[in-house]
Amino acid sequence: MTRGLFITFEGGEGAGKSSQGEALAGTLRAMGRDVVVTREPGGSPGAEAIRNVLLSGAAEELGPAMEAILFSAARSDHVEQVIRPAVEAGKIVLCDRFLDSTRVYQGVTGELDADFLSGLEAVAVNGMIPDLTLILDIEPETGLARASARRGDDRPDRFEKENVEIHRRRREAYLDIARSEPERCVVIDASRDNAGVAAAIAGVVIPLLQQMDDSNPARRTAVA
Ligand code: T5A
Repeated sequence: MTRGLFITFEGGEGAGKSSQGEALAGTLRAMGRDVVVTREPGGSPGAEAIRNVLLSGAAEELGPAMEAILFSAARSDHVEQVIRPAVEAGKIVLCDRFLDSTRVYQGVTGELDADFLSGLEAVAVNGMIPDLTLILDIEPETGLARASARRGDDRPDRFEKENVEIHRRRREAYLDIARSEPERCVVIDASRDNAGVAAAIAGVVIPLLQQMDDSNPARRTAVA
């Protein structure tokens, strides 16, 4: 069985990660690809239970280190139950947030020790590094306004409620990751309308798929 592809969407609140994941899934399915759309925290039954604890704010008083442990426990379950089996079965996995969210939210703005975090990351990810990470870049004010309009109420979750300066630091942290791992990360200007962002993403992903097909005759036949 030819290995599939693991693509993650990253960026601040309301950047459009879930919308663009669904849009890309539609495009790829129309091309005959087998696609799995998933998200973090969550994506497997065990990880979804941990998501509820984290996003309700119930773990906030335990501090960023304990939150990082919970995000990582959820990630480990998600990787082993959903992501790895799908990629090994030749599917394209599109995941809304993954390891960079922990690096940015718990690492940079949670100010956690880098060795502690990289140890946790190694256990949680267990070698399942994304083939491609799309970093949806947007002004935090715009993203937060989108997230709040979608929610339709004044009850931001555990992370949305933090002040805009923290969200600005997260934006910079994502851009730093993109600069330090250019072979994995592509920054997408997410301030455009949905169609513009989707076209930019397709412009990155479709050539990558073609490249993979061209280098693997078995895959070319399977998709054709
Ligand atoms: N977290 C997560 C950590 O701290 N550490 C971790 O390790 C992980 C994995 C997750 C929270 O957990 C934190 C980060 C987060 O704070 P969540 O509810 O899953 O919480 O939050 P997000 O992942 O940020 O999801 P959002 O739904 O807020 O943002 P998206 O997915 O980026 O945005 P989306 O697509 O839902 O769009 C939001 C709204 O904007 C509109 C959409 O229609 C929607 O209404 N929209 C646009 N409007 C105009 N133009 C566009 N181009 C638009 N794109 C989308």
